[in-house]
Amino acid sequence: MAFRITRVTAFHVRMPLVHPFETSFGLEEVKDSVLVRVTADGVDGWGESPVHARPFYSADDVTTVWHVLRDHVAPWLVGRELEGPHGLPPDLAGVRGHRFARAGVECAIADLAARRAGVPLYRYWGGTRDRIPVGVSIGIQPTVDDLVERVAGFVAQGYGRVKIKIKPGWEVEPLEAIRARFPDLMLYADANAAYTLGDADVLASLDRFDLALIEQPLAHDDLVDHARLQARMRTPVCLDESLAGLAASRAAIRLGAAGAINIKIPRMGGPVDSRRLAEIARRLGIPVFCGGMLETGVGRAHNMALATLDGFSLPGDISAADRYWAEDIVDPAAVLGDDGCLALSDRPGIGVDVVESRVEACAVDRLTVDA
Ligand code: OSB
Ligand code: MG
Repeated sequence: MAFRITRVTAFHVRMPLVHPFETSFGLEEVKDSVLVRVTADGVDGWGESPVHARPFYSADDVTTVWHVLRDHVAPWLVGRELEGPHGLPPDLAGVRGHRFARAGVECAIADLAARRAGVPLYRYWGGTRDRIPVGVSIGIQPTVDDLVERVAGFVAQGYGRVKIKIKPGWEVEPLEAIRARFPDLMLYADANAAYTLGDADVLASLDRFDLALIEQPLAHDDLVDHARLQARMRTPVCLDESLAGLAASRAAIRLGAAGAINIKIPRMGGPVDSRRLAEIARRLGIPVFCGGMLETGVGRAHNMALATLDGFSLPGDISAADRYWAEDIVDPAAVLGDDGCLALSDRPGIGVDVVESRVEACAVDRLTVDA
């Protein structure tokens, strides 16, 4: 069932986080994001490019996403007949790189295709589970005591897996304190590229904390040194930033740089290549989890759908809405079940309603391109 896109709309939104989020690349108190809506025959599909305001996680930022959408992707898309996300050319609108922008559009097209087919998005992708185990990602805290209290709070809420952010000098003590109180908790540590191979001794010493993985310890674009580090430590070295698209991901796997994989839809350029990577990793027995970028309920629904696929063997960075927002922009907001899982909706598409009045309330810019 091909459909013709008649309108592309984007909203640059800015939402206050309920708790500031500090990583090795900076502190965030508000989150910017770009929501994308595609329309065909009166049916809408929603996607999200959960990009940051500044290019500190990757080269993408709100300005580059907006530019690529407005000047290239939206004009290319309107008036076009599509079968669905699989029918999109790999160089969408001829654009290279700019994966965050393309991912938001591909997500919106996938939601639209699933809605038109009358199936939940996770079924559209071939997902088999309707509940997914999830964890929480905790930023750097002012003190080790603050961190342990914060971990305790999330464990009490029912999260069965915690990821903490680390940076040089903020790793051994925090992990020691968490392990003293929670000897069996499933733990990840994420450095967001803050170390170099010269720190291999301290990184290898983290093996004693029985982490399920250590995420992106080295440079954002490195593969070779991660492979060297992996050869020196038992804990799986998980890549995030370095896996910018499918080609880089395949190279990382071939080099032995990916002991585990964080799959993020925006970093991969969309759900189609995210799904391909999950399948490659599944065949090779590489553990995978679905990462997050502090998404609104739109991006979260897409992450949840993807994480139902078989390749996703580890709990994702997909927390309940109240971990991020006082009020999410979708209904119903994601809530954590007693089993530490989020439940998928049986409704067609992403399974949540985007509340446009709330989108408008936090929109700082809008764009519409009509056929
Ligand atoms: O490195 O995984 C990361 C958030 C923003 C940018 C990068 C990262 C993160 C997270 C948060 O860890 C995951 C989430 O809860 O959305
Ligand atoms: Mg990360």
